[in-house]
Amino acid sequence: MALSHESTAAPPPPYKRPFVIGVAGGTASGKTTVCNMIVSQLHDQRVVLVNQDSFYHSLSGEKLQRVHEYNFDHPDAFNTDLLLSCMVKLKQGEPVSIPVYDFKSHTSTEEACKVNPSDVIILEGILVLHDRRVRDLMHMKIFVDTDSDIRLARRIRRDTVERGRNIQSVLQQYDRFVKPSFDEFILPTMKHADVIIPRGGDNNVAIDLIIRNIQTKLSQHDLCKIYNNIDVITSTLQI
Ligand code: UZR
Ligand code: MG
Repeated sequence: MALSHESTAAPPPPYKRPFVIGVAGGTASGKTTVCNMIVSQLHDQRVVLVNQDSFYHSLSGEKLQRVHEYNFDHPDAFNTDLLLSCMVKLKQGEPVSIPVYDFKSHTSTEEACKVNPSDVIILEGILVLHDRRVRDLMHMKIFVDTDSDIRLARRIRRDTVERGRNIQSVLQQYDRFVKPSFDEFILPTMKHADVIIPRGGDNNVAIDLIIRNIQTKLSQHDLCKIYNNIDVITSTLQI
């Protein structure tokens, strides 16, 4: 009985796998701008943006007291296991709760942010191409490559205006951690990228090409889904 019940059960609904894009690059290289440009042009798709910054470890005790000695640009500053499990779930079409990180207190806030499954998942952050397990989830890997003087100028502006720092502390942090970690950990991940975008968000041609490629991939995916359904229908008819 159980066998015949199983054999007549309806096939599971067609499962559409999300397209996963990784966007890496040095601090203030224009990663967020590139991501926003991609999101704004993928009108017909549900797109979700996940930021690696959300997965910073919360600082407490001595680390928080000596925050100026803490390297936020090191791979160990992130909870990569949690990032990985969230990305795996989203890729499987499950909703997830993503922590909300506060740059002023260097801790995650009480509330998390619920993210629903989508057609396209974009993961953005300085070190998203660093861990092989995270890289292996991606269908497209992008590295935004912007000159370091431009990045430093933007970083000073952003950290003083949005993140409550003073210029001197931004420069000290840059000298001590941001630049050395860029050279040691971030720049070497460029070799994993499928596409390198010079000049970040100013490069309309590169962004346009990337968007066209994503649209083509997504429509090929939809075609495969239709063909798979036709297969199911034909084999059902033959039975
Ligand atoms: P983007 N960062 C902070 O300044 N404070 C924090 O509490 C957590 C992170 C910085 C981090 C890195 N480094 O360079 C930057 N420092 O945020 C990454 N120092 O953010 O990719 O948006 O530049
Ligand atoms: Mg950003």
